[in-house]
Amino acid sequence: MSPVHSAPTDGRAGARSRELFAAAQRTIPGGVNSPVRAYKSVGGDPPFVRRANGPYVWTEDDAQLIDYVGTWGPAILGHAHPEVVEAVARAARDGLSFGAPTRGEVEIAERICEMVPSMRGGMVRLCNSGTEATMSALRVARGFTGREKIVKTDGAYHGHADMLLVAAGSGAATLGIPGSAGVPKNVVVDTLLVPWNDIDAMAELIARQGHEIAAVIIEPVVGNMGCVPPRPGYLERLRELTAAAGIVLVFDEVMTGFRLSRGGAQERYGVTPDMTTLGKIVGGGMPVGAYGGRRDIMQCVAPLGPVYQAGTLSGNPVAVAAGLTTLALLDRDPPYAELERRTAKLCDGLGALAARHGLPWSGTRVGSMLTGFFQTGEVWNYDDAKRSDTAMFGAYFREMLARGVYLAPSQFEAGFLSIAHDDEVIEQTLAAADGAMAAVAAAR
Ligand code: KE4
Repeated sequence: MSPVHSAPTDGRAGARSRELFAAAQRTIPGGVNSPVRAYKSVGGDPPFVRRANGPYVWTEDDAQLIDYVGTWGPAILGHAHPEVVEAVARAARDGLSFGAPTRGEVEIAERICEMVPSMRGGMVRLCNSGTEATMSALRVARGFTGREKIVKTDGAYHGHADMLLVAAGSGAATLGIPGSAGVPKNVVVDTLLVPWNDIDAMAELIARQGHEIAAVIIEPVVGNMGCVPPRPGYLERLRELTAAAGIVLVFDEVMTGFRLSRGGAQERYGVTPDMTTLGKIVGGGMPVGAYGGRRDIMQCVAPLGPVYQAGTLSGNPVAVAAGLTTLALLDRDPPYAELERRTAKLCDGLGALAARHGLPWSGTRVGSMLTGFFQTGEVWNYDDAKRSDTAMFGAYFREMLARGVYLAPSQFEAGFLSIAHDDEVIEQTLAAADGAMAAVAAAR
């Protein structure tokens, strides 16, 4: 249910946001609790958000913005959906966390295992974030196979666990090098990199080292270099290669899960991995992560098996209430066809405007995830994505914010629609983009 529409207003950080940002920087590194929120790559100070509802956020300076960050994916139903908020309030009134098994955990586990193809007949474990989910899934894959190497693709982001913070490499598989200070070399020595969408490089690596590889983890549709879909046939071939080599195939669907279809990317593309990691939508905006898959693999997880993984707040009743209600609403009234239509309308409209204003723009879209790369080429991997004009993106970002549209503050992030982004909101967005692109073109 969207709030009553009103015209979006100038989202540039006003006095209150600037004051809060100055204060925040005194006690929080960079003034934020997650780096991308600091606007380093787009310039300016971040507006501080006071509340959100439907497709909108309101800032501390009373600006109303059309939100395409969607708290980085969870808000597929729009912000503050009344049934989700009520479920959270009801659960909270009975206590916030018990550290004991609860009915809700059984219900959400059964629903997840029914919705996610790789978990049907299998098992799932809840945790508190996507990072925990991927870190744990890879530990389980290593415990299950007895092998130590893992493979990720460059430009993919799977959270900030040491072994996955590997600089985006390029070319054929290379030994990972720490992508962050503080990550010891011996932690990433077993993390191998291949370019996204290069199935020959993957096949060559598996032919050479497959017997040492515990798992291949991918974002089946990459969101973390901007939205970059798999090439036709890539997922199917990867499934064949990993199965033949006894490698655990992990789809990191933290972003795509329950977004690209009821069963995520794996259902949309018809390719079933051995394990899946989840986050974002599975918690409906509250801290929930999950990993699961084949029963024989998940039987390695303590207390059933020897692979240890734990969490004080894992499966807590308040977060589970948000996630369970969100999944139930997605099941009750599947929004996917309508999300597809609306996102296509937005993406096509943006492309037409970029052409009209003579701007280099290459749009990618899968379901309700989209990115406009400021370049003319097709984007199929991280090297392609990095060819984008990030300064032009920054200018466009600031012009859109000034016109009341709140985009992800990086060229290398995906935008998200919610079912609350109706046609009127999309028309408002396109009107803002017309002005923003005109301003960017005039400044060239
Ligand atoms: P969290 O630990 O942030 O819940 O999830 C990590 C993660 C894992 N896998 C995928 C595919 C992800 O996209 C993420 C987190 N996504 C980023 C946005 N690109 C979170 C935003 C942020 O870091 O502030």
